[in-house]
Amino acid sequence: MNRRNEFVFVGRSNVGKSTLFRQIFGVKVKIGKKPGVTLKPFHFKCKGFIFTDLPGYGYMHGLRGKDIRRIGVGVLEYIEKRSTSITAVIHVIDAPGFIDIAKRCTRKGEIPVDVELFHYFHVFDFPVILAINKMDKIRDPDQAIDYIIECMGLLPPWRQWPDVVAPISGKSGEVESLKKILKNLIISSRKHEALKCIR
Ligand SMILES: Nc1nc2c(ncn2[C@@H]2O[C@H](COP(=O)(O)OP(=O)(O)OP(=O)(O)O)[C@@H](O)[C@H]2O)c(=O)[nH]1
Ligand SMILES: [Mg+2]
Repeated sequence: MNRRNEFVFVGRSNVGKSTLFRQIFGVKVKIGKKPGVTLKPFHFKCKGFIFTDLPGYGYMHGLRGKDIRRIGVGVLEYIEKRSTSITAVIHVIDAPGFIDIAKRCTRKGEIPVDVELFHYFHVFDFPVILAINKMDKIRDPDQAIDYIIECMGLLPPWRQWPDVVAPISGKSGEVESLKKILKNLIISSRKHEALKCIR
């Protein structure tokens, strides 16, 4: 039996992690307009799996820099400590937000935090899913997704990464591509009962 039993949703504050949690699992987690709503890990335990909604990293409304850094470090420590029991990490990004940051970073010769983290998560032995959220705000989806995955170090076209790249819109409920990836991972773990955890 596969001992890995946790799916972890991780990403900057305000990218829509908790909204996705509601859409995918139907659990009533708190969501909000301002970054910094989820302040500690939330666990949804279901059919032998733990689905975890983590606090975000980056700017958080109303918190001091010191506290923001503490929470950011906590997110990384969480993943490091549990790396051998994690089934997959779902790295959620805000599509238009990511593109803005990536363009700004390119101009300054810097690397976006999300790009660094996406690479860092690959140090571990679990799959890393890139959930590209807020696609409802994007005008040319194919071009935008190809730009994003190339920044992350994946070769376009994005459709050749069906097990890794999931363009979605949590707010409008268009999350099928991510649900499909999660279901496939559950099936690979041979815990089919847990398919019922996904709405
Ligand atoms: N346009 C659009 N807005 C979204 C989408 N998903 C989430 N949002 C909005 O983004 C904001 C943040 O959503 P949350 O789900 O609280 O984000 P989070 O990543 O959990 O944020 P933290 O808990 O602060 O880390 C809310 O105003 C949501 O309505 C989406 O797919 N499209
Ligand atoms: Mg949240």
